Amino acid sequence: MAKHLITSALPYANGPIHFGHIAGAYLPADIYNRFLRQKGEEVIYICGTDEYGVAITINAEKAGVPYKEYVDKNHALIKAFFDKLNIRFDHFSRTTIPEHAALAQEFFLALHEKGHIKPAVEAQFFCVTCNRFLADRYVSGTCPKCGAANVRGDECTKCGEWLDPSKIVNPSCKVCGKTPEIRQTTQYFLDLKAFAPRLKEWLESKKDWKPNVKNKALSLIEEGLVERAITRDISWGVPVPLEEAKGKVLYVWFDAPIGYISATMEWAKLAGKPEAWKDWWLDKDTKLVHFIGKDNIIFHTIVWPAMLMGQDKQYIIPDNVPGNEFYNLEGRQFSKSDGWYIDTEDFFSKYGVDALRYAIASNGPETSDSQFTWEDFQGRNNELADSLGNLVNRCFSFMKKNFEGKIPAIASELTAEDKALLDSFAPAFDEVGKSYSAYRVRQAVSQAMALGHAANKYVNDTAPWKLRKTDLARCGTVLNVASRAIISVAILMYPVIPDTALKILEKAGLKPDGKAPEFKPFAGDLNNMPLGADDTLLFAKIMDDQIKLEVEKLKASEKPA
Ligand code: B3M
Ligand code: ZN
Repeated sequence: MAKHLITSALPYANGPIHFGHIAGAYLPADIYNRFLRQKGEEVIYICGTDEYGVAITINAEKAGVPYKEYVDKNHALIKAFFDKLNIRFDHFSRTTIPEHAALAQEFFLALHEKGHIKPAVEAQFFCVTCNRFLADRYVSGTCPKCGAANVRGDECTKCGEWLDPSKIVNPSCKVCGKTPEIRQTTQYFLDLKAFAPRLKEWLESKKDWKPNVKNKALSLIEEGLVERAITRDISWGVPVPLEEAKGKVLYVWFDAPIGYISATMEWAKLAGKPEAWKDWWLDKDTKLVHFIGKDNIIFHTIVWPAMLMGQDKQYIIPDNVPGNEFYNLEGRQFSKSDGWYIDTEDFFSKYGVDALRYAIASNGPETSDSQFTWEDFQGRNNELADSLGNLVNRCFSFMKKNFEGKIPAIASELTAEDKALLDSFAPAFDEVGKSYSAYRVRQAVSQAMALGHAANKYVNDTAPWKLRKTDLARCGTVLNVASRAIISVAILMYPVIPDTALKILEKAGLKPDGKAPEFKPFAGDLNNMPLGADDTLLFAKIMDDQIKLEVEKLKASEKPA
């Protein structure tokens, strides 16, 4: 049986992350991880903060805070945010741990020794006012590929292109705003071309990848891979391990993916089995799956696999890279600096974590961009309140009142209607399981909720509140069958709304004890099982006025362009 090593893109320790990140790389991975655990698979889920590079230095400088202090603070903030959202990593590390620098240097040296990394003199922007080379985001301008304005020097946020630092059009220094000049400096280049045939063969063998990811990767190879500078003239990063390269550091996109391994090493060490990381990274039975947003495709499907292929150790290469598209906020990208954002603290004080997880999961950017709108959130929250919360509440409180707080036994012969519902569980598990396995969360959610709708219809049609007076045995049978359906829906939806699912199981009296319920139709005995004590409602409906206020608040915080 395969083992699964799941990762999510390492977020920059660069301020709070937003729902857009969650939708792209974290929630889908968390859902996949939880589903695999329900199936009893062996799996670890690894992540951490990406703490080097210009993404960090430029903002730390703006804030007037030393780099280390800046990343410490943001690492803690981000970690707390993931905890809040119930994103359950096995380990959440950082790229500033000593193991990481050592491993990144090992990677560099192995590639250097084989001739895959070579020095060359390169033209780079230099700001005379600031007296420094403008690495990466220190320069901004127009993307030479797609023409988008105001993109940063290393990556186009619009088209995802990995930009050559000196190729940006209409450059300006991010710090002082002046136009930089071109100067020569020596950098080290990774020869990606040498890996093209192997990369191509590997990518073509991937039959079940998302077409957007696979096509993007193959077209990059088709366009021709070029040598890329993987060192920088800045002070914050992993030192280049060569005497003649003193003062230079590794480009953050070279060291960052190595963080997946160094984080696993740290995880193993903390577990008291320092060699255990090898059981994952050096074992060909491990299925390595990287969850990312589409702007990270080139790094995870070309650069990183090439870096792995060029090592002496027999590292595994990714089994799949489920890349997601972008998730926006009411028609624009989330951006705190543009005032276009949601205050997450305020959000969670008013609305539930699971309502958000559900809203994102059922409308995730799996094959095309999607967005959070307040109206959509209201609709999805209320759908949960109606189809799930209300179903649970009306059945369970009815049994509390009329059946001494127990789930009545099946005390009458099953009708066709009962059997139809009971017989629909197994195919539902089959379908939903296939969807989760294929990273199709939207589909999984709608299939799981279809069972919820069928259960609602069943309860409406059989009307146990009427049967209570006319046929108590039949009434009990109906409630027993309905309870089984409710429990099945909870198990199916556990990856998406884990807290709610566990609460439902507790309400039913099953005592899940915080553990992931096995992914199969519930087959236990419910007859006369006492229901749990908790009577609280699972979801509160959100009213129109409330949503109107939220939209007004968002518009008011938007800064003029
Ligand atoms: N920190 C970019 C990002 O946050 C980068 C991902 C690294 S994954 C190894 O989108
Ligand atoms: Zn400047």
